[in-house]
Amino acid sequence: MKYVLIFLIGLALISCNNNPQKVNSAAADSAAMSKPRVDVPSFNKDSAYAYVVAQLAFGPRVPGTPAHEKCAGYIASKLKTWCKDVIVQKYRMAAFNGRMLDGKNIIASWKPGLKNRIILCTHWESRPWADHDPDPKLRKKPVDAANDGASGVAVLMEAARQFSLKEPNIGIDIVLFDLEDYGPPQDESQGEDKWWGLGSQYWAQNPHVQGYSAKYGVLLDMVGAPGATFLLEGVSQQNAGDIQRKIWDAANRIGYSSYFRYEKGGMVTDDHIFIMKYMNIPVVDLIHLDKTTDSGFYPYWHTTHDNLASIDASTLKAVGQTMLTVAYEEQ
Ligand code: AHN
Ligand code: ZN
Repeated sequence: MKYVLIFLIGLALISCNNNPQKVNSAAADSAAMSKPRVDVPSFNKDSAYAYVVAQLAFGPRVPGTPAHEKCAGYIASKLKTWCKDVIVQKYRMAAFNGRMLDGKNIIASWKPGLKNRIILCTHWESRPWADHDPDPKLRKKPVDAANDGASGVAVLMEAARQFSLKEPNIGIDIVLFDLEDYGPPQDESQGEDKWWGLGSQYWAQNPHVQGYSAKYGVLLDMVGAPGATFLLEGVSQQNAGDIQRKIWDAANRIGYSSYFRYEKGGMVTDDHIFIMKYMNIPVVDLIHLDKTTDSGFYPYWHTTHDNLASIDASTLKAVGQTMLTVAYEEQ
């Protein structure tokens, strides 16, 4: 009797495992898990990497230098090949040290008439001083800003190229801010936020179109380092938690869980703060945070090591594919 029972249980287990319907539905479930809900184009990481290289070829894009001027021209002219509505917004602002800076925000809009729209943004210029370099002799040198500048621009340039090939359902504004990183060096800082994000402060108070609004925004900051970790930035979590969750869920669903961690990070003063403050639009900061560094940012933040050698096309792909997924799935 005991053996009969064991035999019957064994049979039940085998037949369960061999149930073709069950196997198929499990396969369908996992396919649904890994597949985006709509047809999302494939982000080309080599193309994005090439846009990093092209920006760095100008040298550090420090405000007031020819490299800065030329790179603005390069970015705007590339965007114009993919988008018919490109605006270069010019302004003058005082820096913490009293110097007057000429800034240029570069904006590319798809379906500008639609109210239903999102913002994809980053800053494009380089920090003038590598004030966090481990070597004190190098702290007055400008930063190549491969990661802290060029990486976000490169991802959004490739996204723009994709939008030109297949128009998304919703309106999109790619906004590339100038003068984000001209904040006071560590030893001169009074802990004030207002000297950072000058370009986003200008745009948020003087939008390129009157009465501008959007559903939400995503800010890219340092999105190209190898093995980057995107933690849940604190200000975004407080003010745009549902959107942050949506982005992280999209990234995890399409296979980028090693980058997009469901782990709380610190609060960062970044361009998203000013858009939320002046425009009342929720913005998520997608930023490389690292709890093992003194700064809390990625290890080469504001050092001379933030150069091309510290860029990985796979990270650009993870961020770029996630941005395309969010943009094309948005209703
Ligand atoms: C502050 O250091 C206060 N904010 C950093 C924002 C930033 C600079 N992101 C990139 N570079
Ligand atoms: Zn910076």
